[in-house]
Amino acid sequence: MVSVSRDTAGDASLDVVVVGAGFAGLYLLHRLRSLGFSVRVYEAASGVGGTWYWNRYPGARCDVESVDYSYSFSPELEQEWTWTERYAAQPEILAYLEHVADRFDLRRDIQFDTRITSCHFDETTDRWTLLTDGGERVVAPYCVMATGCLSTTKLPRVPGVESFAGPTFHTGQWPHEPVDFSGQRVGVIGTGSSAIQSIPHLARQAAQLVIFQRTPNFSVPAWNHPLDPDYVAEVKAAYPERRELCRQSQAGFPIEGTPGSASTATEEERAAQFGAKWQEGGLRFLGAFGDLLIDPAANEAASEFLRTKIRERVEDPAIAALLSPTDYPCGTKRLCVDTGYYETFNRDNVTLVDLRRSPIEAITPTGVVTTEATYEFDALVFATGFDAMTGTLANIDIRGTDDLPLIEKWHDGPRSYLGLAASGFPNLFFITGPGSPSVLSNMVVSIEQHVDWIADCLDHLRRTGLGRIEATPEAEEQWVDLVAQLAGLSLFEKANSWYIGANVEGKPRVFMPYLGGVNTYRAQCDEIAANGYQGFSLREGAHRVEARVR
Ligand code: NA7
Repeated sequence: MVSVSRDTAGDASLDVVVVGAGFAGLYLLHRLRSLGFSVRVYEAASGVGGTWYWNRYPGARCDVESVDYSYSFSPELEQEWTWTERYAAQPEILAYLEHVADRFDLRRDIQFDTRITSCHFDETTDRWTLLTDGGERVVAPYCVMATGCLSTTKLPRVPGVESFAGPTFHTGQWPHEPVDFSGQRVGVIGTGSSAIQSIPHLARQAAQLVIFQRTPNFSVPAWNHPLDPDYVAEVKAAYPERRELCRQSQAGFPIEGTPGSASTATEEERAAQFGAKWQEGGLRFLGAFGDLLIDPAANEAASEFLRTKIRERVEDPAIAALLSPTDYPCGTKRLCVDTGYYETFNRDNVTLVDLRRSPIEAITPTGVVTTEATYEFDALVFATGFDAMTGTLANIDIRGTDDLPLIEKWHDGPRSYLGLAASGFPNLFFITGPGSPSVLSNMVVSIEQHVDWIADCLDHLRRTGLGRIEATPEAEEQWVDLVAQLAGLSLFEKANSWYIGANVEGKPRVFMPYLGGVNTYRAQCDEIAANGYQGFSLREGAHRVEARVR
């Protein structure tokens, strides 16, 4: 166990403090510990898992296939763990992460039930001082935010939102014990990914389910199924090649070759390709052609194909029309992956309320009032999403050199170099931060890449006797420009998505993920490191991190 002295500035026992024990924090702890750094992870939850600790709503699943939504760093782990479904459900993913924590003996360096409230850089010592909600003070030269991209939940901003007298649930903070909605009148606000996964389950239980939709989403069937043992054996036998394909792909999936262009394909070719990708299911649909997220006409063809499928799945044409997005290109809000979502609207106990026609006026102790009607409920489910990518960082009082708050630096949108670091914030790293491929990629692939890059960087600093690394303002500026240029070349700015901060009132409208692809991005990060950390200024720190044998 790393000893962390309380209220002792300059405690030299800790090299790196990590915030968060999800996929990112767990691997980072393992990697840094193997390199002989002393590391301590602080985690607000009572257990490991991050996203998969909190999002326990019925139907919660990954939307990247399980065999690829898993760590690649340990061949032994890859071989011993067997996924049971194409898209694992939340309990299985959480069990996997708990297994990882036990297998690599990680828990002894994780402090649970502890939220970091502030994180200040001291220029005289080149160290970060973090405060916990329990009043503990932690000091370390390096700090890594492994805080996740979707971890700060959001409630709708409507009058009386806290006033409902019955039980309320947010999908991102679901209770640990099963919730029984049998015989109840249940309202669901929101129709994003979490709603689309949970609604079919809720509809099977509740007496009545009323769904309040502001914006319809595009969704593709998961065609989820138990995994055939022969398939799993095949994947396991070829894991090294499969992982490499993921690393060298655009979005972190094991896809070979480059997709063609929808704009040069004939109508028949397009229909055949969309049909084939639909049959494959899930996010693969967006890989049907390489220009779907760039060319408006290509995208419209895909969007119309998806709308046709909605019309086929929903019996009432008026409800099908309400469920069909028409005012943004498919894929520019997260494409959802469902099991029986649209068919749920064919049930007698399910009602869809169009909030564009009749917005919510208030939530009252008994239900929801729109401009047209009053709905009474026994329970309310908020599937209203997250303050994505920056919300959790904004909730920590992070201050860099000259006492500059990160929230102030990012007032007009997040500014980072590579999504990994920010100028004015030496020795601070973000995992899958804004400005990196992050949420537009297989998160586990991107997390591993960032963890490895940061670990190698800290090792380099230690070996070369350096103790301070900071992104230069010039490199940051260029990177921010590049991220914006790539976004401008795409269709993403046409949607009011959480990628662009549109779901949070007052948040600057800036597209946050890097769109150049995980392959290109990895090559850039590697080249920057190989060239002596180009775009960073490195120098001796006022502290020294020694190699330790652990
Ligand atoms: P999302 O995708 O942000 O969805 C939130 C939903 O809640 C979305 O339909 C919103 O409509 C709706 N919402 C939010 N605020 C309101 C108000 N005030 N009134 C009515 N409706 C509202 O979050 P999820 O949890 O579903 O998914 C997050 C990610 O997790 C997902 O993309 C996957 O990557 C996994 P809007 O579209 O803003 O009009």
